[in-house]
Amino acid sequence: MSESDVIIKPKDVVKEKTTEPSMYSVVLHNDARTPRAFVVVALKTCFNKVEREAEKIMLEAHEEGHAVVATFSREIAESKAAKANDFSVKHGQVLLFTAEKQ
Ligand code: TYC
Repeated sequence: MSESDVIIKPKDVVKEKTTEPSMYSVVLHNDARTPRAFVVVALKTCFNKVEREAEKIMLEAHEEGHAVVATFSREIAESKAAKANDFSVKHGQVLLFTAEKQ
C-alpha cells in the first residue's frame, strides 16, 4: 500500500438515500345531480379519455361512490383536478374531482 492510498472503512460509506416522488390519483366523486352524459364529456375533455373508458370510469363512480381517473405527480394531479372542477363549475355542474396521495 502506497502513502497515497485512501482506506475507506465500511462505517465511512454513506448510502445515498433516494426517494421516489409520491404519486397522486385524480379521483372522480359521485353525486346525485350531475347528468351521466356530462361526466363522460368531462372525462373526455379534461383527461383525454375515449368514450368507452370514460363511461367505465363514470359507472364505477356512480356505483361505488368514487373512481380513479388517472395517476400523476402531485403538481400535475392537482392541476388537472382543479381544471376539471373549473370545467364543471363553468357548465353549472357540481361534479367534483380531487387529487389523492396514493
Ligand atoms: N349519479 C349521477 C346520476 O345518477 C351520475 C354521476 C356519475 C355523477 C358519476 C357523478 O362521478 C359521477 N345522474
